[in-house]
Amino acid sequence: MSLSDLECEALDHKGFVVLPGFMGPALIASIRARIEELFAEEGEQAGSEFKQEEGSRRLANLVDKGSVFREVIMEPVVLAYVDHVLGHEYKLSSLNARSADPETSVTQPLHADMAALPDGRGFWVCNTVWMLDDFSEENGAIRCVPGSHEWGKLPRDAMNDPVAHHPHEVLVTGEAGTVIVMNAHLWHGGMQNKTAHPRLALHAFYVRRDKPQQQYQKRLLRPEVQKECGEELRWLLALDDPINDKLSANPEVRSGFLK
Ligand SMILES: O=C(O)CCC(=O)C(=O)O
Repeated sequence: MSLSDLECEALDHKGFVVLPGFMGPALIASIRARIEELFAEEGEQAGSEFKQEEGSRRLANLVDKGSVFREVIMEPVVLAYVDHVLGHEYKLSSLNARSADPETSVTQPLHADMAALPDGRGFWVCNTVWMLDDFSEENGAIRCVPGSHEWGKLPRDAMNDPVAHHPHEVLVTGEAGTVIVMNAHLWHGGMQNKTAHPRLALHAFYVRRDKPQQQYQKRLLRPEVQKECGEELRWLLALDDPINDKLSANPEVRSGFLK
């Protein structure tokens, strides 16, 4: 799968690329339906395998919770972008959903996912945001600071107030069905949703294979789900990878990456 020069340029220099019309209406409807079922089933517990967040509803560990999610994380075009950022040796770190509450006062602080800074080998986190609602100026679209993935600093260390407006931030809006591929060292965050409707997205998050998974898939996936996974999916989830077991099974090692 070869990417256009323009897209590579965007990923390399701005730190993100926007893919409009990536999901069709049937896929959007089927993901949304499963997510709504899960919110209803999980109630107050929703998101607790990873985190709960004021001003939004979250779900975690989604690979375990529906075959449609297992299809999403294997999408070959999206994986080609992930490969561009991380190189060939990557794995899924987690699959979560986030629905920004209507009329919330909460704006996320600018952050890099897992508080990750590039290391001697380069970039090691890449996130993909699947818009399941339109992202508008009013309903809590994501803001990003282009180029910040190369600054080698975290917003919480470089800014007095990471919730505040950054002079170089841009808002990434788009119609439902759009996917954003983001070098997750990029400074970014969800904005306040000022509308009367929730704003839903799926986050398929990938990490280089020499780092821990945010959610240790081998422990979280039920045996019956693991049994159904083919070779490619097992590789992506690192189900048969003793190095990943060492990296991701130990909560103390992992907690350093979860901030
Ligand atoms: O608005 C979104 O869905 C992205 C939120 C985000 O960056 C995060 O939860 O880390």
